[in-house]
Amino acid sequence: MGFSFLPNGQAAKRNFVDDFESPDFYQIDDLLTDEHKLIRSSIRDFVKKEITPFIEGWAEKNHFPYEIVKKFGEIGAFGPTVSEEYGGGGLDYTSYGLIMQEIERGDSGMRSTASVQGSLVMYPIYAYGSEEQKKKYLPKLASGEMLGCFGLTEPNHGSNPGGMETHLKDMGDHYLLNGAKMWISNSPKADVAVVWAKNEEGRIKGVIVERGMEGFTTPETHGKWSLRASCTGELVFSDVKIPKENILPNKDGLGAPLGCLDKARYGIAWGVIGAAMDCYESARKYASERIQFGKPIGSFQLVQKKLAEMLTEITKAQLVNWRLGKLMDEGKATTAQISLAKRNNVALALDVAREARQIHGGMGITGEYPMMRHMMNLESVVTYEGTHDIHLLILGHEITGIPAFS
Ligand code: TGC
Ligand code: FAD
Repeated sequence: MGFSFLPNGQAAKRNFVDDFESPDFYQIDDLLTDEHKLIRSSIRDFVKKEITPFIEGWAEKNHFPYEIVKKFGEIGAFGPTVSEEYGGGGLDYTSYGLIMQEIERGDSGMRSTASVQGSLVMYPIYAYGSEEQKKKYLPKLASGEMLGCFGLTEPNHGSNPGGMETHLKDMGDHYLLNGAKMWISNSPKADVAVVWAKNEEGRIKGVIVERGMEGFTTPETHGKWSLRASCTGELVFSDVKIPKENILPNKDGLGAPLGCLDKARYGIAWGVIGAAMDCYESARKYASERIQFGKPIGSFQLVQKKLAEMLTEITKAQLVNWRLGKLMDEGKATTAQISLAKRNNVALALDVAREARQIHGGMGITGEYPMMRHMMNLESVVTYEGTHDIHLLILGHEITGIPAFS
């Protein structure tokens, strides 16, 4: 395997030159502003310098590079749409999408770190929090001084978060929090967790839980073959004393966490196209260089079919994302529109990764090329933030008016 290992468990690919440029078959760049292009190129440069030379080694060693958190803060990857007053970027949703696309071109696990922090930790504090909570947490989360996580999923409640068992008991001057969350991105390293729990009336509330609170632990989940450069774990609450000022005051009910998921699913719709572009570009280059039967394999019709279909799907998804970004900016994007984009784009990214892997033949299974890592990562992405089938049911509900979840 072509890696050299650096101190602190990092590994760099030997002779690795990352000259990635994104495909733009429909001149979608013409729809972007100069600011969008500047943001995209600065994040792309960051990914080329700080992620792609090391990512195969991190993934191979199941290593979460914690130092990336501060660096993401410095480049504005956390909370790009949060107002500048609280340390966010004050940017539009197309900018946010482009940032997610470039980071996930590097790795879905790196994008997970950024999108959880921005959409699932900063957004609920920004949208549902008190002024004191916003001032206390948002600037530190934006700068990467603090890392956050989002606890919705439980061992017995994944697709059906409304059934959650984690609960709050009112003790007069504070609450007691009991229960457990699992599959939580960033949890083992997070300083703060936005956790969803039922109060005694069965109403879901957002709770800010800080590392160090007595009775709060974050065991790491081991043995993942996916998102290996991202850390995942549990959140366990055993009589955790929660000050009343740590409850998000301005929204409750299942709609509160689901509202955060809309933002994160939007980011995923863009992000996975970055992973698909990386696989497509690798396959396009390999097809022009690899000679079989005396010719580049790119001269064979079956290989051309694969490349043409990949580019077609990526181009369609770019148009969906661009339009969805405008709807998000106008406050008009619906949950079902976001589900369509998340579901469609993750599935096509998985298809592109598999087809690109085929074009690389045996070489495609090694870490010399990015397809296997992207493919394994995308198996998580197709499951988290609502599975492929749950998004289909959200669309079915929208079309017929009849929910088919239960
Ligand atoms: P349902 O009855 O449909 O809705 C309950 C209440 O919520 C409202 N609502 C929404 N509000 C805001 N935004 C949305 N997207 C909303 N969707 C629904 C709804 O109007 C209702 O409000 P009210 O006032 O009438 O009570 O709820 P349901 O229990 O039937 O469930 C529907 C379903 C299955 C679609 C939903 O629960 C769902 O989306 N399940 C999937 C779970 C999921 O996505 N989990 C993600 C966990 S976080 C994660 O995976 C992070 S990975 C991050 C990374 O590493 O990048
Ligand atoms: P289940 O809900 O048990 O589903 C299993 C299967 O049954 C799926 O195929 C599903 O589509 C199907 N199914 C379920 N209900 C229905 C139905 N009504 N009709 C048809 N089919 C159905 N959660 C967080 O809260 N925070 C995080 O940061 C987070 N990060 C994650 C990171 C990783 C790496 C992973 C893998 C997951 C993460 N999750 C997180 C959890 C994720 O959101 C859940 O895994 C996901 O919502 C599915 O829940 P489940 O795994 O319990 O599957």
